[in-house]
Amino acid sequence: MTTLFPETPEFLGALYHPSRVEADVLDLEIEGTLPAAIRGAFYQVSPDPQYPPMLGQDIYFNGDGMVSAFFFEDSKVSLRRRYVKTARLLAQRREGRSLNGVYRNVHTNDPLAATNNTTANTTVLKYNGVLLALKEDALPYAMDPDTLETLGVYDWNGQISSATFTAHPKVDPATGNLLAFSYEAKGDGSPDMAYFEIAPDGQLLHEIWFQAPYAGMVHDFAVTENHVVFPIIPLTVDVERMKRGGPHFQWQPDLPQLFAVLPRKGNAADVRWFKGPANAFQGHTLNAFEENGRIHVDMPITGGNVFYFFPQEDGFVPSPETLSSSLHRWTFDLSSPNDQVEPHALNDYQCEFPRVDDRYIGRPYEHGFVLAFDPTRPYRPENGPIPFQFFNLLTHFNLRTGASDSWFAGDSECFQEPIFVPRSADAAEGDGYVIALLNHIADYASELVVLDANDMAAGPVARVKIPLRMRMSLHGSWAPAE
Ligand code: V55
Ligand code: FE
Repeated sequence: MTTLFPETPEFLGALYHPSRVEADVLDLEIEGTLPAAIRGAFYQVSPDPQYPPMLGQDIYFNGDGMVSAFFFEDSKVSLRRRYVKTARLLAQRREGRSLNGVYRNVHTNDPLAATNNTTANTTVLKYNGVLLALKEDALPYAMDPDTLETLGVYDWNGQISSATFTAHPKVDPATGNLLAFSYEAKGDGSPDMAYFEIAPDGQLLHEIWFQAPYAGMVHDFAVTENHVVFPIIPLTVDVERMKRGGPHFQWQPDLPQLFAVLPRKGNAADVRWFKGPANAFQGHTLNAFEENGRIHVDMPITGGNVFYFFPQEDGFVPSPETLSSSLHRWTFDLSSPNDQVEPHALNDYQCEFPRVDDRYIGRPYEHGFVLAFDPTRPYRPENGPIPFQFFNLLTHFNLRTGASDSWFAGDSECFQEPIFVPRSADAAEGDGYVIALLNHIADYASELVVLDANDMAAGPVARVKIPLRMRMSLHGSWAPAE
């Protein structure tokens, strides 16, 4: 018998109550006019636990990966949802209960749990004919990009020997190569990292293995034409703590924001380490580029530990209202021996989940799209306390002019990470559409909204209705029709 999910913020309310619904819905209702130029698939994945947690509580990041595909064709949209049929999910279904304990801690699993602990729940990306469901704790799972049938663990035909693979790979717009990395690449707590460059036909072109001074979370990274930058977040791993049943990660307020900078065609001896201020959290990469031997990396930074579920040793976590992530630029000067870096601010408001026009990844650029939070906008108190990952604005940020153009959807609404779809293959940078999930907190419902990137404040040109509950999610991607 499956009992109720716990009544904790991790499982409660419109955003976090598990959905668990696999579905096929043909021709979703659309309010407004969907531009016919939008042809392709928007894939995204949410952590969506099949069963209530074995230990009676759990963190949001530990839910089973549920993939949603919105197929856009001829001004119509259809939705398909399937769980990633991971070994972990299949073992749970066999036993009819959760078998997995603490997040990323196999020492706390039931003996009947699958050996492969991944939930494949952080992003989905179509590459070389398969849809990859990715989580940074293991190799990806491949799915059929049309049927969403799970094909199995994907080790790139045996070419990738790492234990793990990032959930933030990037496609180089010049070559189409997939740029990716691993941390804890030789297993839990190992300081080993690896950089991979894979060709569009799936061939591994180049790999670089190196070691960090300690094992810490490397959630996202940054790429330029010739370099890659790895931000080591001050959340460290201790296998002895895990064996005692403790958390995989622990916040270290005294450690710097550490960065490894590496030439893409280099080797381990070329790695340069840079240190930024301590007690701050490097967020997702907006974009990066290089000019005259200097590498610029743009990302939101939070002054403190945003991951309250990975506290520091004494249990302290900052209260949410003291944490604010705004956009900063790090500049790494490879011609200088100085290994200290200070970020400088690009904007002054809370934002995260940054995206660019994918055709400008790693190149000088002007347009960013972010979720932002304006605490002065109305919020309906009947909706309860402001939930984790709450952003009430969908914003276009122009890095050249500094201007922001935002849409506020209402006092009970929040957004999920947007994607940008160019108006046409040869449209100018940033000329196109912004597509994002919009959560209606009061109604326990979601819509997919489509905005013109040139006029965000005007609100959506189309709202695609979703006739089922979707749980809050992290990331997704756009796959243009071929
Ligand atoms: C993140 C999300 C994860 C994870 C590690 O957003 C980091 C960051 C959904 O799972 O396992
Ligand atoms: Fe992420």
